Amino acid sequence: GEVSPAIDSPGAALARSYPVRITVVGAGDVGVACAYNILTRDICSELVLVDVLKDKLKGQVMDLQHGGAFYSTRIRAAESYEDTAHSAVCIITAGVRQRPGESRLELMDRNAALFKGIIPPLVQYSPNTILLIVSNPVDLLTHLAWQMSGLPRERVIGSGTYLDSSRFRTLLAQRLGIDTASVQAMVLGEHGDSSFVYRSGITVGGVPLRTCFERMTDAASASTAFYDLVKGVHQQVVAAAYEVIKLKGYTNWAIGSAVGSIVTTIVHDRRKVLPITTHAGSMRGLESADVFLSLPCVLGRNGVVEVLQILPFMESDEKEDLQSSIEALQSTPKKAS
Ligand code: 6V0
Repeated sequence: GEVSPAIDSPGAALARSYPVRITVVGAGDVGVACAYNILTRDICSELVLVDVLKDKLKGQVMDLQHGGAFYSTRIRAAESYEDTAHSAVCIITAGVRQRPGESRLELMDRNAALFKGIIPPLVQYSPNTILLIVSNPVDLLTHLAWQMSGLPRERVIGSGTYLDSSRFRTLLAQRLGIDTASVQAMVLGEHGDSSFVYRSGITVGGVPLRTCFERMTDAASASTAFYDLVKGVHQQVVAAAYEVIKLKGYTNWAIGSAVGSIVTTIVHDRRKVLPITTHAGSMRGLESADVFLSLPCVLGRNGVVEVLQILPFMESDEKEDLQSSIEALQSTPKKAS
C-alpha cells in the first residue's frame, strides 16, 4: 500500500527503493579499496560513502560512478549521516594510519576521538545495522564502537585477523607450492604484533599440516620442522604491513578484499567461519576477559551467530599466546584521553 510521505524520512523512502544499502565511512585508500571490492561483487543495491573531506569524497565517488556500466550498484556521496539510513552494514575506515615504524596501538587516541562523531549518528539512522570496524587499532576500536553504539555485541565486529590469516595462508601456500584455497589456517588474537597462529588447525586439503611432517621423518625432527615453518611464516605476517607501508606508504588492496568477503558473508547469510574481532567473552573460559579480539566466528545476516569453542583443543603455548594478546590489548587505554 501507499506510505504517507509525512511520516516517512527520505532515508526510509530510499531504503525501500534500494533494499540493501551499505555504507563506508572514510573514503581514503582503505575505504575506496573496500568500496571497489564490494562493487565488483554485485551484492548490494546502494553503496554510500562518507568523508569529512568533501572534495575528496566527491572525486572518489565520481570516479567510482564512472564505472557504472560495469556494475549494478548505485553509488552515492553522503551529504549527512541521514543519507546512510537503514544500512545493512556500516564499514568504518576513517582515521589516521600508521607512519613507517609506528605500531597500530599507537593510533588509538587519535582514532578514538573521531569515533565520537561517527558511531552515534550512524547507529541513530541505522539502528539494526552491523558495524564493521576496519580503522586501527581495530580490536580496541571495535570495543569502543560497541560501547558507544548500544548495539548487541554480535552486531559489532572488526576485520581483525582475517587479513593476517589471508597473508599467512598465502605465504604458507607459496612455500608449499600448493594453491592458497587448499591451505586452511587461522591467525587469531590481536590484529597486530601479538597475533598468533592456531597451529593445530592448519590443514592442507583437509590433512593436518603437522601430520604431513610426521609422515616424512621421525617425530622429533618433524615437530621442529613444523614449528619452524609456522613460526617463520607468522613472523613474515607480523612484518607484512610494516614492509608494505615502508614501500608504498599504506596498505589497502588486501584489506579491501577481506572486507568484501566479510560483507558478502553477512549480506548472503553465508555462515562462513571467519577469524574476526568479537568479544572474548563469547569463548567459554574467557568470560572474564573484557576485550575484543579475533576468534573463529560463524558470521551471518545478524552478525556473529556463534564462536567456535576451540579453547579446550588449544595447546598450552597457544593458550599462552592468547593470554598475551589479551594482555597486550588490556594494557592500552580504550578511551580517548
Ligand atoms: P587515509 O587514506 O588517510 O583515509 C582516511 C580517511 O578518513 C580520510 O579520507 C579522512 O578524510 C577520513 N576521515 C577522517 N576523519 C573522519 C571522520 N570523522 N568522518 C569521516 N571520515 C573521516 O587512510 P587509509 O584509508 O589508508 O587508512 C584508514 C584506516 O584503516 C587507518 O586507521 C589504517 O590504520 C586502517 N587500516 C586497517 C587495516 C586492517 O586490517 N584493519 C588495514 C589497513 C589500514
